[in-house]
This record gives sequence, C-alpha cells and structure tokens, in this order.
Amino acid sequence: MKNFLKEAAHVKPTERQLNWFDVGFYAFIHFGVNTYTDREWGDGTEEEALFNPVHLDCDQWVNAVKAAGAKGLILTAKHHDGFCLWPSCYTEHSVKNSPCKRDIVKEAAEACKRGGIRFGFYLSPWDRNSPYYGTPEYNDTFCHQLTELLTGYGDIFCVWFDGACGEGPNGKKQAYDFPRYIELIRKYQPNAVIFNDAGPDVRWVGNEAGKARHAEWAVVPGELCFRSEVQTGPGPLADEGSLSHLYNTDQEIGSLSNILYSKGLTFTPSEMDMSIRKGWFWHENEDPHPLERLFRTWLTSYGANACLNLNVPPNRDGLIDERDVKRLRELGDLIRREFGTPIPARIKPLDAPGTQPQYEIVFDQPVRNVKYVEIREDIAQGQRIETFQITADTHSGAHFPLYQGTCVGNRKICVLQDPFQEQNPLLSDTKDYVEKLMLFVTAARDEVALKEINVY
Ligand code: FUL
Repeated sequence: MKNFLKEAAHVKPTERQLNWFDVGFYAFIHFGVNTYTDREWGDGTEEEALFNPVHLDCDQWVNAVKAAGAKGLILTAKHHDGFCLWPSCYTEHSVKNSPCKRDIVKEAAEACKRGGIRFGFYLSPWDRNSPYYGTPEYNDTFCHQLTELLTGYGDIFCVWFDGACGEGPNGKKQAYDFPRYIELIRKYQPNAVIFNDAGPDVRWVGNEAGKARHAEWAVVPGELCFRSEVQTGPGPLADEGSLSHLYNTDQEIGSLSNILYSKGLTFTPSEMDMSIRKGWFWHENEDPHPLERLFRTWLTSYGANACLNLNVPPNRDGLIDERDVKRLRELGDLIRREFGTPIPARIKPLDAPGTQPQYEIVFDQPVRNVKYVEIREDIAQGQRIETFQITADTHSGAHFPLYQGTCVGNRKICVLQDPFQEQNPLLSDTKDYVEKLMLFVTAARDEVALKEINVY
C-alpha cells in the first residue's frame, strides 16, 4: 500500500502538460455552416454558398476573449458537418467554395499571434460530408487534413478531438485510428497537448455545464485514459476487482478509494469545456449566461486543478456578438478585481511531518476581509495533497475554521466569501481583524511540495 501511494504521488506531467496548465483559461470558437442554419449539428449537405461572414475580424475575437483573461483560443477548423474553415486540398466542402474564400484558420492563428495568445484547433473526427467516412480510406483523408493544419499555421498549443462517431454512406461506423493521429501530432507539433476522452494529454471533465468535481485529480487510472502513459504498477486491490466501469462522467475518478483497484495510473488532467451561451454555435435568440455562473465556472475549473475552455461563438457577420463581448469584459473585470493583488503576508512552515505539513500565514497588517486562499502544489513533482483545512486567528484571540478541502494540484482557489452570495458568516459577523491563517494539510500521498500560497 505504502509503495503504491508513493508511486501515485510521483506520477508526473510532461512539459507540454505543464505549459497547458500555464495557459489555464482559453476560448473555444465554434464557427461554420451551423452559424447560418441555426443548428448545432450539420448533416454535411449544407451548401458552401451559405457561409458568408462579411465582416469577419479575428482580431475582434482575440480582443474579446483577452478581455476575459483568456490566454489561448481553439478554433473549430472542421465540425461534424465536414465544412473546413481552411481551403483544404482534400475536400471541396470548405471556405474555398464559399463566397468568403478566406483562410479562417490562418487569420485566426495570425490574430492570436498578434494578440500574444496561444492558438489551437478542433478537428472533428466525425465527418458527415466525406464520401469515405465509414471506410479505412477516411483515416487517410483525416490524416491529410490534420497534416495541413499541423504544418501550415505555426505553433499549435492544443489539438482538440471529440469522440462523436456516426455511420458513413455505407452504413458503417468509422473506426478512428487515434494512434496514427497522435503520432502525426507528436511529429509535427511535439509541444501541443491532445485533448480526447481517453487521453493522452488532457481529458474531458465529464459535463458541458461547468460543474466541477469535489476532487479533480490529474492522476487518474489508465482504465479511463487508456491513451495516456501508465506510470505506476497496479493498486493493492487490483486483483480483487476492476475499474472497467469507469467513465468521465463518474464522480470519483482519481480518489484514493478508486485508484486502489487500478492496474496503473496516468497523469491526465481535465479540461472544463462550456459555452458562454446554451449552444456551441451562435443563435440569434440565445443570450450569454449570467456573470455569476461564468465566474463560478472559472473558480471551479481554473481554480480546481483543471483548465477552462470557454466557448464564444462568432455570429453570421463573423464577429463575436456584442452581448458576449460585454459579458467577457465583465468576467475579466471581476477576476481582476477579486484577484488583482494578494494580501501581503509572510508564510512560515511549522515543524510537522512531510505528509501533514502546516503553514502559518501571517498578514503584514491585520485584515477585515479575507475572500480567497489560493494554494498551488509543485505539480511538476506530482500531485500529493488529499485533504486540508484552513483556520483563522483574529486580533481578539478567536480561532475558527474557515475551509476544508480535498485535492489541490496545480491550483486550488478556496472561496471563503462569494461575491454573489451571502458572506461566510464566520467572517462577516465579526468586527474583528484577522491576523493570521493556518493551513493544515491533513493527508497526502507523499511529502508535500507547495509552490505558492496567496490570500486575496
Ligand atoms: C461535442 C460536439 O458534438 C458538440 O457539437 C461540440 O462541438 C462539443 C464541444 O463537442 O462532442
């Protein structure tokens, strides 16, 4: 058991996963023929003539998402309908036969570069237009398209694949050759992370509603992410049962009770993908979600050991809707307001065991208002903290509990007061000043390596 825990604590990310964690929050752009048909899934028979974004301006997209704090953008180069936003040589169903004629992948990649954010693309394996879909030849076509995107548009930070799969004209389901796709990406863009249900680099959080798990581990069983590299031996109960039931929508994935049954663990953190509106594509009658919902989603993804991929769909003119532009700015303003500057404090580790360390956080000046505690493990060494607690000591000598949490990982933002809800009664009822906080790690898989503690 002890050996397994130690192994679990030393499952490590790759450089590309660490870079992806640094991007942290990025935007998804769903744009294509669906924008003009008012649908979410096209069937591949849409006329190219439909696609006509007369005011297309990718710099406007970039400025809008940057205002929210996004540091990257992932464009739907091709969605399930098969329409390509770049003039691919391997299909006629693309911008080249539309009135627009522009290479939108290129314009988006260049706008990101100008704006200083990262660029990535979503290439849907499901293609309802391709005559080859459902046959082995389709994998060749798909790899040709993938190669065009990997070689013609500069540095790619993320290649995004969903798992949707349908039947081709021959009535057969396509067998996707993921190992071949992955090999191509590693060859041409070795720094790009690959998002897919089963790994290898980033997995789906399990819902599109912005709902986080109470414990979002990056170290997860190979049974779930079978395309990720297994870095440990089997868990102590691996012979007694199996994790074959495991899917992304389960509540417990990397928790200790679960991984005991695993045949081996991988490092595959999760991405939370959610749209700013109900749909992924733009629809006139949809409005952006309330600021409160978006802020909470940011807290429970970016602030809960995952990354946030927030979709913002351009409209028929090729611009981000002004309603969304406004909401994105509000979100960015709120994040900057709440997390602008940490409260100056000294952090002192106390004498305690390595798997149960304790830290004293003494404020330079006693404070009335403590809203968030941000804790970061040095994830490059592995993810270790299982549970922790935070307490407060006030000027008058009171000592009270503030927060209890599960895993930490790359970043955990503990919300002590929510700007949209009633305040933490323990803090709001007191006229007292808080002099210091204590952070107690109550359980860890191995010696804890913290990178940062910030209080806001
Ligand atoms: C899913 C797709 O079916 C949706 O249309 C959307 O693109 C979402 C992000 O991924 O698999």
